[in-house]
Formats: sequence, structure tokens, C-alpha cells
Amino acid sequence: MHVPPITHLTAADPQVANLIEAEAHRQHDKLRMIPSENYVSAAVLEATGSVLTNKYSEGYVGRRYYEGQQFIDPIETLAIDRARALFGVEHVNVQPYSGSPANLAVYLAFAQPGDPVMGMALPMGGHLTHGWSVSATGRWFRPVRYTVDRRTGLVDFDEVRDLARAERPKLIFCGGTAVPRTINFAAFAQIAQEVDAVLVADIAHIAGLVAGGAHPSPVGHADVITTTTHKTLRGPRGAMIMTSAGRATEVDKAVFPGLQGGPHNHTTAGIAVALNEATQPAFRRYAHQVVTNAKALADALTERGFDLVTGGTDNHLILIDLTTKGIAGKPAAKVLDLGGIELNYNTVPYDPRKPFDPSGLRLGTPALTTRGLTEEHMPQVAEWIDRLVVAAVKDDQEAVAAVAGEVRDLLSAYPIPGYSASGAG
Ligand code: DSN
Repeated sequence: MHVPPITHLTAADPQVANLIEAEAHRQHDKLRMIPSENYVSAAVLEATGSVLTNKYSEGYVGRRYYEGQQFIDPIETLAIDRARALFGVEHVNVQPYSGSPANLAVYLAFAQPGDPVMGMALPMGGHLTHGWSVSATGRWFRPVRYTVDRRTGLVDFDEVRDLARAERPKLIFCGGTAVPRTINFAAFAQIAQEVDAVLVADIAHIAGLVAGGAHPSPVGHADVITTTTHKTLRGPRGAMIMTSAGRATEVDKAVFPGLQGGPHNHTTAGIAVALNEATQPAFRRYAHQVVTNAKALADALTERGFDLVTGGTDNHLILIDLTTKGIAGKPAAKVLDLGGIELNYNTVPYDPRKPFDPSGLRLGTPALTTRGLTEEHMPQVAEWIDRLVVAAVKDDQEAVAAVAGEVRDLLSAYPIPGYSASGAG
């Protein structure tokens, strides 16, 4: 059952309550390997589900448009101060509703409609908001897209430099959603300086690794850093923009009143709690374990003949090209889910297939590491993935059910916040 029990909701709206209970159960029984997902702590859950959701607070600390901010201002101040200390930055805006609005605010702050803006192409591992055509950022600005090297799968800085010199983008985004390797912030910064562009490091995926010292920090290289708060950072669904004192006003004005109304105060409190958790030695160990697990899993998958984009990983994320396995990403992902392993189908660089039916799988270790799994478990996880991909090719439903049972058995020893298998609150 859900922990804490959702008794009021069960009485008031059993339909919604039952769906939440079912989702909590699902999150307990599945090996959750979508690399952008995690389990927040019980403390973050409580902050997010609190009365703070009742309050409007347009404006910033000490400068609000509504009364009654006696407790909201200190909460937002705590979140800001904790983020500043954790990441070592001068200014933080904790109000963006999520990653896409955070990135949009950066466009609003530092570019004009029609300006050239540069980012990694979505099929190469970038994000929609880095100028992809279906996003407002690709429609209202003039996107310039860099790729990755066809052979290595890595960013080709000669290409980035040549494009930047030719197109003179106002913004250069680095980071993405399917980047399995360390981001070379210094190399991007050198190019951005040369063409007088604002360098934006989108560290949504790796923020927890940066905070925990398991990935180099963009601070000192990027002019602006955006991140969601709910991926490796293990907070509630939200976002932050970090920058220098000199760019603070432009960023803050872009978030409010430029794009948003009242901040989600319950989220701000959850972010503050998560940031405090991220300063603890246990979080540092967690961040390093995420990477250790991902590397161990990448090795075990490679031994089983899986073709990994870039040949492995430096962070929390692995991108598999399934072409050699004789199955596309989507049907494989669906069977893996039935077999207890939740991940997502994904394009791989230079994918000959369509984005809605691509060649790859994207998976990662943030959530299973939160549960307590270590590198010793990764050969078993690779074996399950292998069996499920074979089962998908052969349409072997018995094999799928067998793996799902084994996954459940293992996970029963690794509790999650928010759910109790025994029913004990
Ligand atoms: N949806 C996020 C991810 O899965 O990477 C990016 O926005």
C-alpha cells in the first residue's frame, strides 16, 4: 500500500486512489531503468504533498504580488541558498515548472525571435528544446544543429566550431537526453567565447552526478546552467536555472513575468529538501554508485553481444543499438516492460528508422541505485535484458513471465519510499 496511507483520498475518490495505489505497486515491482526517472525520498514526497500547494506567490523573495508570504519566502530562500552552496553558483532561480520552461526562459532572456541558436540534434541525443523543429525553440528561432561522429558516437568539436563560426549563434546548448559520455564543458566554452555566444549547459540528466562529484561541473565554463530537479538529483518534478550575479536579472525576468505565473511552492519545498539530501555524504556515495552500476551493466551487456552507442558509458545512461539483435527498439521495450524491466525505446545516432519506431533502447541506473542495487547485480540485470530481447524476437511469453517473476523476487528485498509491500505504514 501507499505510504503514508492515502485514506482520505480512498474515501473521497476511490477511482483516483486505486490508480495511485496501483502505480505505487508497479513502481515497487518493476526494475525502473528509464534514465531520467528516480525514487524521491519520503521527506520529498511529504513536502510535495503539503498545504504549500494552496498558496500563490508571484514574484520573488521579498518582492511578491500577493500577501501571506511569511513562510513561502523562507522556503524559497532555503532552496536558493542550498542550490547555490551545492553547485557553487552565484544565482539560482528555482521557479521554472520543469526543464522545458527553464530552457525557454533562457531563450527569452538571451535571444530574439529569428536569432540563430545552436544545440545537439534530437536524434543525436539532444533535447527538443535545444532547437528541434517541432519545438517552439526550433520554430521561433533559427536552429543550428551539431551531430556526433558517425564512428565514435562522440561530439565532434571541429564540427561544432565550424558551425558556430559560420552561423554565429546567440546561444549554444550542451547536454542532452541520450548522452552516455562526459560532457566537455571547457571545449564548448572555448567555442562559445570565440563566437560571443551564451553557453547553456543543460545538466538535467546529470545534475545529481555533478552535485555528488561523479561528473565534472559546468560551473566556471557555462554562462547559464539549466537542470530539472527530478532525475539524478532525486527531487520533485521541477527545474532550476543557475547563473552569475551579472545575468541574474535577465534570467529572473524571463521566468517571471516573462513565462510563468505563481511558482509551485510545494515543489520549491521539495527541491529544498532534495538539495539538503544531496549535500549528505550518502548522496555522494549514491552518485558514484550510479556510475559504477552503469559501467558494470555496460560491460555485462557488451559481453552479451549488445552494441552500445559510444561503446559504453561514463555516466548513468546506456544507449543500445538493437540492429544486430534483429528487433527494433519499440517492440523490445514493450516486451522488456512485460518482463519487469522498464526502459524506453530511443533513436540512435544516424538511425535509419523513424523516431516513433527507432532502433535503440535507452536505459540507466539512477532508480535502481536508489533502491540499493550495486554492481554485483548488474550481470544479472544484463542477463534478464538479454533473455527478454531473445523472448521478444521469438514471441516467447513464458520466458517473459519467468523473468518478470525473478525481477519481482529480487526487488522484494529492496523497499522503496512511498510503498509498503507488507501493508505496514
Ligand atoms: N523526458 C526527459 C528524458 O526522459 O530525458 C527529457 O525531457
